[in-house]
Formats: sequence, C-alpha cells, structure tokens
Amino acid sequence: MYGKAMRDTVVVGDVHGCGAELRAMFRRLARREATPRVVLLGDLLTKGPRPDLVIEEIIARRRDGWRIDLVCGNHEPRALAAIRRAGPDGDARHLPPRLGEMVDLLADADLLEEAEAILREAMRTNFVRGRMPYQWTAVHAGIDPTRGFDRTPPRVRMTIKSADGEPDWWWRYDGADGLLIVGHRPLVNPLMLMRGSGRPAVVAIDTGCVYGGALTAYSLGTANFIVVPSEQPRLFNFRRRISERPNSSAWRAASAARGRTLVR
Ligand SMILES: [Mn+2]
Repeated sequence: MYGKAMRDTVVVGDVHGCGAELRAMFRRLARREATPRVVLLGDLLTKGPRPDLVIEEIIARRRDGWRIDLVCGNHEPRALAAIRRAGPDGDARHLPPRLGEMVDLLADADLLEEAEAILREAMRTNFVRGRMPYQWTAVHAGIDPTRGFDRTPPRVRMTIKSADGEPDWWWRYDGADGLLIVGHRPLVNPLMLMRGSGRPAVVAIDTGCVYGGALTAYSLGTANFIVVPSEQPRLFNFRRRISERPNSSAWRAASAARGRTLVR
C-alpha cells in the first residue's frame, strides 16, 4: 500500500503522561522507518507518571527530523492552565493534586517552558487531515454523527463520549467524512470499523495506557495497529467494554485481536 520511498503517517492515541511507553513506541516506529510522520491525538501530559519524558521525547524526535503533529485533547487546556497558574517557579501548592504532580514533575526536569510551548502548539490544532491513502482525519474524541464533521463544534470534537451503557457515536457514523481516527474513549482493544467496501471509517485507539492497558498507534500506510503494553498498574475498573453494534448496521467491526495487530 505504501512503498519504501513514501513516508508513513502514524497516529498515536492518548499518552496521558506515559513517557516510558511513548519512548518505547517511538523506538518501535524508528525501526520501521528513519523519520516517520507522527500525529499525537492529545491528552499528552496529565494523569501519568512521566510527563517530563513525553516532552523530552517529542523534542528529541523532532530534532532527529521527525514531523510530529499535535492534536488538542480535552486535557490540554487544563494542563496549560495549571502550568500558567504555577508560574515560572512551578508553585503547585494551589493546584488540584494530580495537576500539581504534573507541574512538580515538569519543574523538577526543568521543562515547564517547553511543556507550555508544546501545549500552546497543541491547542492551535483541533484536527489534522490527510488524503493518503484516502481522506483521513485525526481528532481527539470524534463527531456528532447527526451533524457531520464540519457542523460538529470544535469543542464537541474534543469531548464527545457516550454515557455508560449508551452506544458510542461511531455506530451512527455513515462514513461520509472519510476515515476518522480518534482517542479519548478508553477501550480494551483498538477498534476499527469497516465499510462494506473494506475501507476503514473509524479507528479508535485510546487503549487506556495510563490505566494499565496499552499505548496504541495506527499506521495509515499499512492499516495496522502498533501496540506497546502499558507499564502502569492495571485498574480494576479498566474494562470499559466496546459498545455493541446495532443489529441493522452494515458495518463490520474488527479489533486488534482479529489479526490486525502488527506487533505486540
Ligand atoms: Mn480525552
């Protein structure tokens, strides 16, 4: 599907401060291709133990010539607000505990300025779109399928998530806006919804790394998932299962468990 001369684009799901897993993912990608293009789907720094390493990895790989695009997640504004509130000295005393920890970790690594710059950059980008091998859009959470991509407000694209027990938005998406690659909703396995033609319409790759699941990426060139197991303790309530597909649907659901995992 893509030749040696063509640069692959790889979209990486919610990192949430899992710097070690992001480093492992980048090493995996580097073995496939010297300078891949990467899109990070957002929620980069909050919750996890190594936000400093996330920043370091992005900076280091860009220095190596990688193109890394950042999409804004719903956690980017609160992470940026916390860093600004802490000020140049990284005073985290008046922050909620988890955001305070994030600021402390970044301050200890002397990366507050760099983190602020990266968050500001991410916040300028609601989605990233490409046309190879067919139209795809990387966006943090998804769309309102009754309105379509263009009429879904940018904030909704960053935050849409079904309530527990409710079907996810993607079951009602007809594919009119091309392939949508999303994170935000933790799943046990990455999800790929195909059309009858065999072309993917939705790829969902938040596999709950910070909850002990995995960090998952999707290669547009090969239509495969790349999965790095989490190093975090697995939460007992992690197993939020993939919602059932409607009976009337013409869609076929395929998960990583069914032969689409490139490497585990
Ligand atoms: Mn999110």
